[in-house]
Amino acid sequence: MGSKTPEGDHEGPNGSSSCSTIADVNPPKSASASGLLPGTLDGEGENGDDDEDDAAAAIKLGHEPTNGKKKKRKNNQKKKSKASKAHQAVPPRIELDDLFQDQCYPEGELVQYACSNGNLRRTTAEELRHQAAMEKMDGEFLNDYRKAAETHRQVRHYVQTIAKPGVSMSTLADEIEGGVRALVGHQGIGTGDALKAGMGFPTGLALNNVAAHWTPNPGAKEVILQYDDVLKIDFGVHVNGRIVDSAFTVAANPVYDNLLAAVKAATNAGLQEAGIDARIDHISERIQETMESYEVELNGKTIPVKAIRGLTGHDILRYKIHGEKQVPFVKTKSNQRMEEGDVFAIETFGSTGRGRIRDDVGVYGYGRNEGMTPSGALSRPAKSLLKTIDDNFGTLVFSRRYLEHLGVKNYHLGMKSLLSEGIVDYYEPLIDIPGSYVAQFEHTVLIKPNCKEVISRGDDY
Ligand SMILES: [Co+2]
Repeated sequence: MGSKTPEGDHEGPNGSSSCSTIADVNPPKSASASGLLPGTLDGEGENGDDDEDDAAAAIKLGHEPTNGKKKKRKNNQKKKSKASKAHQAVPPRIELDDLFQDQCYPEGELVQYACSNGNLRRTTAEELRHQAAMEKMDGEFLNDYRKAAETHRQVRHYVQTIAKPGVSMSTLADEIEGGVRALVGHQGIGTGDALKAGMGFPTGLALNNVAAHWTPNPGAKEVILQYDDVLKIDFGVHVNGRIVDSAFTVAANPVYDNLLAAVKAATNAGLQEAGIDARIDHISERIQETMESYEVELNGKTIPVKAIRGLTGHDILRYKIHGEKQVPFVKTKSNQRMEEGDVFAIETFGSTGRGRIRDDVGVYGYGRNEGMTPSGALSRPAKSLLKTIDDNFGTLVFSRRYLEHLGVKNYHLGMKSLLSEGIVDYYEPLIDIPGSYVAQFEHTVLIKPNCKEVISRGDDY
């Protein structure tokens, strides 16, 4: 799920490009936000051997990082994910705890940092940060993240087989949400169950010039996927608040192949640059360079692929899809850096249009505005809706579909007053100009002390 830049960073009224600048310094980390958990240090399994045994990999301790060489894990991973999918049903509905009896879930793609000798020279502040990161990213944290990622892979694997011309958006959303809830073993119906594990944010199904933040709302007109459509499928899975945010694009017509290739390459360039102390402005520059080296031929016209401004990648906190850091897809002034212990959604959007977005009419989802407590003046329906939101979503962004899944009815009036009081925020669809096509790819990466783990990596993207 893309993070929208603050209003000031949007396109100016005269269409001029307001140079986007994000916060100059790294925001302070609160212990609660970073979800510090007590625990023992866990091996990262970073030495890249062909160990098929996840349980064994999970208990290795204290490896020295290998010297900056990228490992060939592709084959290894393929074998693993095939093995783990072997008993999954079609459509996927078998709980992962039943497929992985030891409850050790496959690791993502482990990538050594380009320069990994920083361990030798740490200042005291760095040392403290390092310790905090080691403790935060312990076994439970990693296993929750890996379970969420494996759920994402298995569900999208099936969804890719049905995301073909003729399918409806609500069928896709039903399959994604039904699959995720079954695999994590939480249907999200009993009070508070959706907070244990389930959907991380509203299922994004954005077509063509809709860049992001569109979901099929209950009661709205059905939308059917067409041969000439470009569809971004962006969904999140959380386990104990550890959110995996990952997205891909499907297009039946091969004329869009280069657009998809541009965006996939741009996202991979961003992932490649990610690391401890990586400067975010450098990452943005690399993403833009990669993206804009591609062109697409549509109706006999050659169109350069533009990196979209106004949307960004972002860090992810526990139960909070958008943290305080943003990773733009265009060169942007910023002194922000990635830090060990961070979790980032690296996503990019490329467009055949203007590469700028504006809000469209409609609602994608809602999210609790943490800072706002209700005044006494709330109506009874608003109060009861707020309790439902706090009990079942907390700070997770949710859709009307998720409210109705809980059995909540007639929430429109209550929602209206929560919105006007600023207690709940809403998200609108974000669009480029009509007739343009936007693609997206996104992965979640853990900036671990000894290596980065592209947790959502699969053999598809
Ligand atoms: Co995202």
